[in-house]
Amino acid sequence: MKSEVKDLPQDTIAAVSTAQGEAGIAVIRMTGPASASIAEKILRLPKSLNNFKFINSRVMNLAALYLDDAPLDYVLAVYFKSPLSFTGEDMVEIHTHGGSLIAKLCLEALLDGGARLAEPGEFTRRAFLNNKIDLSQAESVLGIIKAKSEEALKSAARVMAGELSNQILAIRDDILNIQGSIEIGLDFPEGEEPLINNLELLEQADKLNLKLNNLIAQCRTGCLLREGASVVIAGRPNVGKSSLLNALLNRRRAIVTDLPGTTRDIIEEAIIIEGVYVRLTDTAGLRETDNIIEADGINLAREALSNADVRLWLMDASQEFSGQDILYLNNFLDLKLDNSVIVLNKADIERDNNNLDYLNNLNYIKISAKTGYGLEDLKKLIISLIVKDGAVNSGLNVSAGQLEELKACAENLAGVKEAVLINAGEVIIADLLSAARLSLERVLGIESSEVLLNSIFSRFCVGK
Ligand SMILES: Nc1nc2c(ncn2[C@@H]2O[C@H](COP(=O)(O)OP(=O)(O)OP(=O)(O)O)[C@@H](O)[C@H]2O)c(=O)[nH]1
Ligand SMILES: [Mg+2]
Repeated sequence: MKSEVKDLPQDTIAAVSTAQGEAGIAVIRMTGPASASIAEKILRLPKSLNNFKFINSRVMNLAALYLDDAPLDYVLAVYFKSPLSFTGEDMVEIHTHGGSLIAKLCLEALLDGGARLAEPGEFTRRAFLNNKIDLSQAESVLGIIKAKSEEALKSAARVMAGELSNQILAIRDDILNIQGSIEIGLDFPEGEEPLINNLELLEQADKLNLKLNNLIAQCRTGCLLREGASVVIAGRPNVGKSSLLNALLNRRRAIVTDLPGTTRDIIEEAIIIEGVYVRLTDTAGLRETDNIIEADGINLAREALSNADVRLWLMDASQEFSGQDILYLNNFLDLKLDNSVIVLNKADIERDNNNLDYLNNLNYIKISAKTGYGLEDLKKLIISLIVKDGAVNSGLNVSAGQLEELKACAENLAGVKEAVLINAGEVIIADLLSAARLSLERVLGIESSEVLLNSIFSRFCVGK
C-alpha cells in the first residue's frame, strides 16, 4: 500500500500535545530525523548517558531538563526509534510537570534547537505519509479525540483498529478481481470465451453491493453516534412534553405548569442515553392560536419534528382523547415520518377510556413523566430507533466525505449491474468498476495503478 504523496518530510517538528492549563503532567512531542539530537541539547539523562542512541527505544527515562545550564524540571523522556513510533519517524516525547510555563519553555528550547512548530494534525499526517495508518484511521484519531459519548468513542476506535479498512480492502480486492477478469478479456480476440460471463458478473455485483450496503449502514450509525441523534418531543398542549424532557434530563430544565401553552420556544438539551449522545428537544404544544409568539413557537415545533431522527408524539392517557387530539394525531400520522412513536403520558392517573381504540394498529408506549414509570423502556425504544437492528456496537465513525465516497462506490456498483443487463459492453463495465474502486481507495488514501497491474498479471502463468 502506498500513499499518494511521494515526498516524505525531512524536517523535525515539535508541539505541546496536552491541553493548556495546569495539570499533573504535560507532554511535548517531537518527530523527525533530528529528534534525538535536538532533545539531547536540553536533557541530561542519568549516569551522563547523554546520547539518545544509547538508550533503549520506547522506554521511559528519568532526565533533568536544562535551559541555559540551569535545571528547570525533572522529566520523563521517551525515545521512539524509527520505524517503531506513531509517525514511523524518530520521535521523542518529554513528559514535564503540567504547568503551562514549563511546557512552553521546553517547547521553545526544542524550537531553538532546530525543530519547527508542528501544524495542526501534522503528527497524524506523518503517520499516514509513512504508511503507519491509512486515511480512515487518521480520521479516526480525530473521532477518538472529539467523541462526546462512549459509543461514539468506540465507533472511532473500531476504525482505528482497522475494522473499516479491512472491510474496504476486502471489497476492493473483489472489485479488482472482477476488473482483472474483464480487462484481460478486452485483450482477447473476438469470439473467444470471456473469463467472466454476464451471469457471474451479476452475481458478483449483487454480492459486492450487499457487503457495501452493510458497511454503509455501519458507517451511517457511526456518523449518528458522532453527531448525536435528535429526538423531538411533540404533541398537543399540556400533555406533559416539558415534564418528559425534565424527567429524562433528571433536572428541572423547562417550565412546567398546568396551563396549556406554557412552552413557546424550542428547548434543546444534550443527554447520553445508553452511551449514545442524544439531542433532546421540547417543543410548543400544537394547537390553533391567535397569539403570534405561540404561533411562531408552533412553526418551530413543526420544523423540529420534520428534521428529527426520532419523534415522540406525546398524548395524555388520563383523559379521553378529544376530537382535536384525534385530528392532530391523524395529521401527524399522515406525515408518515420515520421513527415516530406514540407515547401515552400520565399513566399514573389513567382512567378507563376508549383511547386505545384510536391506536389499535399503532405502536405506543405508556409512561409517566411524573413517577418515572416506563421511562427506562422509552429510552431503550429511542436507542433502538436511532440505531436500527441493535447495531450500536458495530458503528464505524467516518467523515461525511468518506460516507459520500462509499455511497458513490455503491452507485457505481449498481451501475455495473445495469450495464450488464443492457449489454453496455466490457469497456463501460470496467470504467464503472474503476470508479467504484477509486472511491474506496480515496477513503483509505491509497494509490493503486500498480496494484491493478499486479492483480491482472498475477493471474497469468509464468512465461506468458
Ligand atoms: N399525573 C401526572 N401529571 C403530569 C405528568 N406529566 C405532566 N403532568 C402534568 O401535566 C401538566 C402539563 O405538563 P407540561 O409538562 O407543562 O406539559 P406540556 O406538554 O409541556 O405543555 P405545553 O408546554 O403547554 O405544551 C403539569 O401540571 C404537569 O405536572 C404525568 O406523568 N402524570
Ligand atoms: Mg411545555
